[in-house]
Amino acid sequence: MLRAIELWRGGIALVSPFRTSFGTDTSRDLLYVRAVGDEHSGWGECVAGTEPNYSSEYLENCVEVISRFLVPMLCADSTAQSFIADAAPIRGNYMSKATVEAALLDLQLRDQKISLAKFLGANKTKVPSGVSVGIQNNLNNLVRVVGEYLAQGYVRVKLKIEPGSDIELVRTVRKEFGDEILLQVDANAAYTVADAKHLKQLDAFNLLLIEQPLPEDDLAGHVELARQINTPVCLDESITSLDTARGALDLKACSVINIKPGRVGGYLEAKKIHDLCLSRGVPVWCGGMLETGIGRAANLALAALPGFTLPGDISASARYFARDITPPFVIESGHIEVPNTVGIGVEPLPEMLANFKRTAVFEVAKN
Ligand code: NPG
Repeated sequence: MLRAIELWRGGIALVSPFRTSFGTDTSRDLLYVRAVGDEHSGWGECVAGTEPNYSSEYLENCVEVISRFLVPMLCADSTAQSFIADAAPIRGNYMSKATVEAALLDLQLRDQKISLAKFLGANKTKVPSGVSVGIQNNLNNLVRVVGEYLAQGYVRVKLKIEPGSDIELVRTVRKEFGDEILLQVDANAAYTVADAKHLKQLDAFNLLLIEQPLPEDDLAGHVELARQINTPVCLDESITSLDTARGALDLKACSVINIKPGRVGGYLEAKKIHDLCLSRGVPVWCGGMLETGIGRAANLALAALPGFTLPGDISASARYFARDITPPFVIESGHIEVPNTVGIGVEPLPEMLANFKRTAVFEVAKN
């Protein structure tokens, strides 16, 4: 039975600044939802950033939506599944819904004594680990940073790109590290379809994919771009649900999908997108949003599903944090182990949670 929902707020520094085409992060503002049951509690991590620059969602807005609209929909019998059905009238707000859903799922799976990986249908016990490399100040730094990550065992490198900082980066990394490394780029919507000819130069470098080259709403542009370049187009920001995934695939706007549970409203929707892609032979991979151990653990469970045939953005905790909120996830021979104990398999360390503030407690109606 669900007794209460708590909101926990805090912050954590990143070990190095992370620059994308939309901004630079040096730390993460954190919001966790804790679903308190009779015997256990479940945790969900909100992936929204401080500012609405990756998508229209942002952290303070999630606090408001969760507190004002989502929590009042809950009762003692609520499950992740009933919550998602009840929350359907609330438009958008995927990251808010995903946070509440994740906490409920963790709680109910702990009660049922099964792991999230098992519940979702995972068929792997460890997943290959990719790393996302932010835009660097110069090419020397880029080469140094990529070299360090490869030495740590990361099996796939993703370079963040933006206009003025793209083809040269890829050329340099290929030249330095050879044609064998798995390499892809991510533009975070920084181009327009008028850049198709420019982006076609990427075809020379045998990339796994180019991720979200154009604005999220520009599906027609992606269709056009995908016709003009040979590098597979992967969508991230544009895919917010099973329906948008199906539409994008039908239109041939992309041939690969990055699945992020936070961006699509939760793990249940993420699984549906996975199932659709698996049935169509479309490769998927699990994205990342600089999650701490809470979100990272749940993403590992998802990434262990059979359709996740490309390495994802699930790096070791140390890629981002000097000390994670949970016991750290580590990379070993290029892989990270999927938690296999009940629920998401991890909980915040008490000494780390001590730096957080429980900012709200909502008692849940008895039905
Ligand atoms: O390893 O967790 C990670 C981050 C991977 O590059 C990454 N994420 O656009 O996919 C992205 C990007 C991102 C980070 C987006 C933070 C939004 C916020």
